Amino acid sequence: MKVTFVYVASESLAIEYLSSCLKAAGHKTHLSFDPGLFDDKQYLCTPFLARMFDAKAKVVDDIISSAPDLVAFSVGTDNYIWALHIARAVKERREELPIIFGGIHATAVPERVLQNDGIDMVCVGEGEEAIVELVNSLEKGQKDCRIENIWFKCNGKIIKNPPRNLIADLDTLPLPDKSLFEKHILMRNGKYMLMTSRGCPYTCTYCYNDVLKHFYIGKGKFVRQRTVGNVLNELVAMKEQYYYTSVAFMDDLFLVNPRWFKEFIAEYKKAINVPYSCMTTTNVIDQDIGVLLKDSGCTRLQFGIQTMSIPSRNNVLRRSFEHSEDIERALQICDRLGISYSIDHLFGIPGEGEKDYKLTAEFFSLTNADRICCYALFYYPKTSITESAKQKGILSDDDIEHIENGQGRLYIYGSSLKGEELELFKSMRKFYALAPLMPKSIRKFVARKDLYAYFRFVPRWTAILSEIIASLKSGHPRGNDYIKYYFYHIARWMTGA
Ligand code: B12
Ligand code: SF4
Repeated sequence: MKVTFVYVASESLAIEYLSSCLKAAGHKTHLSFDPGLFDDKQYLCTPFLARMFDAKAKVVDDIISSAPDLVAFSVGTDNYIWALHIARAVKERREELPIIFGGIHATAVPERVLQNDGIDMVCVGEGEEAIVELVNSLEKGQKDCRIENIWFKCNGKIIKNPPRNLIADLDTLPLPDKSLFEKHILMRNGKYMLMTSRGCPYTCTYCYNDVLKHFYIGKGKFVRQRTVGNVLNELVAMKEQYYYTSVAFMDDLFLVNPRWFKEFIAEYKKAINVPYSCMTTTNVIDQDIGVLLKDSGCTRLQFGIQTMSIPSRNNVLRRSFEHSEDIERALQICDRLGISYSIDHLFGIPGEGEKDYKLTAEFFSLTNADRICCYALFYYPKTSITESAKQKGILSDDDIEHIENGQGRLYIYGSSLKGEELELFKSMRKFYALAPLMPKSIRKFVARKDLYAYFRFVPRWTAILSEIIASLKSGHPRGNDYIKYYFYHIARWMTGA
């Protein structure tokens, strides 16, 4: 059997794992990829350019010409509308072709996803075992509608199968099938992306882990870690194949288990020894860990600090595991040891006002972060923050409907912000984008004197350019990779490749 996966704008570890499991079971896979130029939900979102480079029709042609037995989409809330558009276009041409949606958005609102005409099945939760069982059953010519984790649409009714246990031993998974993305992502001599764990011990109210944890109650240990040997096998094998020059650990919390980290990093240094980046919280960073990070080649940490307001952090975001002292200590250690870091900042947290924005800006603008990513809080489906905003009347039923249908406003440009608050957000976002290139004294002056509003006169392109320059200046491969990706795909577009 042949499964065609469909994806947009970036590499997907989910698809890579599903593909390798299907191949191990004797099936074939293909990827129909949309570069998503200027609509990638990252820096360069520009509607008129996005229309010019729109590749959806080409993707539909590619899906059809790949002659699949099943078409499989991996959907988050941000690419859900795009996926629906393509799924419908495929159904118009090949009505009998089965279509399955899986991923974070499908897991959060499976019933709503299945209400769409073009979609036959939804995978709720982890997909490796479920998709193999499904394709095996399709091969036998008799769709088995009792597969755990999969919801089916059968004669107008929805069959909701229960969740299966979480994959307890991640080492049992085959290595991710990177070959699918090779010609789209430029992996050779570039960045290598992987995960060494699944899950996170915390339950921040805006995060998807909060949704997943409830879904998986009684279904096994939520935080799971691959063994050191298993991760190293992957890195060694893929180094021979891709000659990667940096590694990006995409774990929710790479330092979730300091003992594992210490053991791993000693081996990593011996066997791999290329610069790497990872995401973590500040509470786990002390001097010893800092030195280990530096010595083993960590060039960049990503901290999701979000706000410096203590009530927001503790009561609204449920991040009481991280204290202001942890944040200050971790950043000082990074500065002392010369490890670059970026900070994520959520703007528009319910209950916050100008006083909180100022408090956060004064702190963030005085750090040496190479990037301060200022996002408007986006209410993702079924997260605790969304549910409580609904109860408090911050979000109406219509808003919830929009969010669950993937029609909420983009996280960068607005989410639920309106009026003056939206204007302030846009100005502050520009300020944060320019901050890493401004002398500290000027940043401090702007933050202390509340001068952000003036940044509304800065053209948006200047801020985007500044983010890219800051990223290149910090030497972090992310900026380089991003620019290479655009040149490569624009060149392919121009030559019709
Ligand atoms: C790596 C990552 C990225 C990478 C790569 C994105 C990617 N597509 O993989 C980058 C840096 C590009 C990125 C960017 C963004 N990301 Co991101 N990212 C992640 C992260 C940390 C890991 C994703 C991952 O690889 N997981 C490992 C795989 C194996 O697990 P999985 O995706 O859950 O897939 C399993 C099942 O869901 C299922 N499944 C998935 N797809 C399918 C399909 C089928 C057919 C089937 C049967 C099953 C199935 O099977 C898989 C294997 O078990 C997640 C957090 C997380 N832990 O998931 C956030 C996460 C996905 N990101 C998120 C967000 C918001 C973003 C951004 C919008 C902004 C930001 N904060 O950076 C951007 C824009 C992305 C875009 N273009 O749309 C949110 C999405 C929330 C939502 N409801 O959609 C998440 C969940 C984090 C969070 N805050 O909660 N991200
Ligand atoms: S620490 Fe990060 S990954 Fe873990 S629940 Fe909070 S936001 Fe999500």
